[in-house]
Amino acid sequence: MPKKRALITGVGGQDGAYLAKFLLEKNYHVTGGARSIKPTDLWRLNELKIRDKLEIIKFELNDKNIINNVIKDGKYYEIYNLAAQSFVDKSYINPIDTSNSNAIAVVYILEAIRKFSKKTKFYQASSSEMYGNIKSKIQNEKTNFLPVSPYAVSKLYAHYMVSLYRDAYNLYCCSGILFNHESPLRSEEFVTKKIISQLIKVKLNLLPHVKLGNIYAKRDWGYSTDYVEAMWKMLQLKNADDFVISSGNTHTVKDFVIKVAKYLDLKLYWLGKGINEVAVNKQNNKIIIKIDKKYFRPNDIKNTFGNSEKAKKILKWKPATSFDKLVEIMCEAELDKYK
Ligand code: F7E
Repeated sequence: MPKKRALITGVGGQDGAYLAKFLLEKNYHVTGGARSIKPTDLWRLNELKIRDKLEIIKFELNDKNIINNVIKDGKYYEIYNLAAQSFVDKSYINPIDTSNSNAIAVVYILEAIRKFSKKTKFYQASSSEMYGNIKSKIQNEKTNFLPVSPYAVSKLYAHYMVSLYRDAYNLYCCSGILFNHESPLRSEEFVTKKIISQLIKVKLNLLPHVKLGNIYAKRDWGYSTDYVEAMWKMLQLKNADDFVISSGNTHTVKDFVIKVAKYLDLKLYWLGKGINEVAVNKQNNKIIIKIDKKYFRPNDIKNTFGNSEKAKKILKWKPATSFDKLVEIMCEAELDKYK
């Protein structure tokens, strides 16, 4: 039997790389779409030792012709759209690019599927950011959305379009509402990887301190490899549907700092409040965490906390990796770089 073909857009990113590995292990023929096909931009695929096992093609979200050309043969059994402008903070600086990449481009893909490849199953990476600062403490598929960033608005537009194409055009398309998910392949622009990488540098005397923004933001953090499995499971159902994928736990950024410091055997005490809050290293009384206004966002979500009961019931999916284990995996991987 010929191998099933899957296209992953954004294959150079954290989730793209893990999903590619997962699908290769399931014996798919995997095509990875990437904006830049330079080896340095595909370092995650090398890291996972799968670079040679994939077909890599140029994929540009803002180019309708490229999208049509890629999809027009109708050869993909599954398409996973993981390409995006995925930085919430950058979306305030560049709302137009964010909207083009995260909202309009998704309609280009959906249109190409509708015209040329009706049987393709489509997965869209939706985000917990879409809930914004909604009042309900735990968020599931029935919770209303109240986006507070250009990123979240753009993702919500795509989310609704996916649902519209499912209902109005009878296509198999679904969205995974994924809460924050991290891994050693995360880039340092995101807070988890930044804290780990920079606290290790502080411990090794390569950096005086770490500067952070809102350390009281709470996030529901899970492990990326668990979450890519859920993406695949969503496309194996008889009928397409949307699912929340989350760890079901929430922690502040400060909790994350404390966990990492403990793992690195850095003993901390905290002083001050607000912008003047600092963490001091008990061993030498040096300030190692500072707050810097630069890292605050015009709007920030106070708390994300997902309920993935529906995924548990229908997809038979649940997160396999605890918060403590996630911190351990990420710290170990970062420490390995210094061995
Ligand atoms: O911020 C706070 C920041 O940038 C987490 C993306 O994958 O998940 C991710 O979006 C929290 C925020 O991720 C710093 O204000 C404090 O409250 O790691 P982050 P994110 O914005 O939650 C969602 C689900 C996505 O869909 C996105 O694509 O941490 N924070 N101090 C900081 N954040 C950063 N980056 N840097 C700081 O220094």
